[in-house]
Amino acid sequence: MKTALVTGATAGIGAATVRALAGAGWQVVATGRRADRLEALAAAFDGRVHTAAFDVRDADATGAAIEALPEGFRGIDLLVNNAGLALGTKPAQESSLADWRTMIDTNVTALVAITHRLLPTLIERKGGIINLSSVAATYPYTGGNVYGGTKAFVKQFTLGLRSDLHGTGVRVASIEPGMVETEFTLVRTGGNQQASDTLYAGAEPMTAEDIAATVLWIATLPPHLNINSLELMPVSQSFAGFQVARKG
Ligand code: NDP
Ligand code: 8X3
Repeated sequence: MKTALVTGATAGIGAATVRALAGAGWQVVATGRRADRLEALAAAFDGRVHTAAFDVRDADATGAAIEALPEGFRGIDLLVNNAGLALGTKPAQESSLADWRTMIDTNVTALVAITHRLLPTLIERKGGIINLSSVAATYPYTGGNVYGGTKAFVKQFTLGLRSDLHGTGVRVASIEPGMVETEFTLVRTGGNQQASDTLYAGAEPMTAEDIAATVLWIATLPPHLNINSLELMPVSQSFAGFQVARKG
């Protein structure tokens, strides 16, 4: 039986990914800060889902949690780097530096640290890494500033890992979704439920389950296939043009 470790499994895409993988027969280590949510998620899977509550920004806590994994869950075959967030929708000049640091610490520094820690196991097991990037990695939009920058890092780091892991048999993929209805917008707006509801209203956004099914598909492709980068959007979403600031 294969074992996956999913970060950010207390909500949205991460929780749906745990359900998809465990439902398909995988063992899963479900992680996030909210232990009660992890316990509730694991309860449905009869011992197949192990929970570990820690803040990914805390390298010591992350390391201790991985060291403390029970014997049957120590051999990680798949790392799903999903924990992440956007904070704020304002242009750079009106944004908070503290919010920028939180996004970099979570989306970049923590992702790199847990990847580094698990690489020896993943190489030994010819495993895989699936990173949650975003369309914001590729298409800039006002208010996306540092969030987009962190996701561009994730996309490019994925490609760099592919190059470095050449010949090891380890697969690495970047998934770049557009609009997915989760708690993402609630977090981004500091808990503004109305703003979140308004964004998704009538838009037929993608669901967390859509992305989880994509993770499962990538993870279960024949071992000679690697998805480098996969961009998805709901049909309702597409591209806007450049903007021009005119004189006068
Ligand atoms: P949610 O807000 O629903 O879930 C985010 C998850 O990340 C939660 O489980 C949260 O757990 C976890 N997380 C955040 N900060 C930390 C931390 N410091 N330590 C541990 N866990 C943390 O958002 P989504 O499911 O939408 O987002 C998942 C990923 O998908 C993110 O990387 C996001 O950038 C990306 N994405 C989302 C899109 C969308 O439109 N929703 C589109 C493209 C990409 P807890 O708070 O319990 O710690
Ligand atoms: C989330 C998608 O468009 O809000 O990564 O940046 S978007």
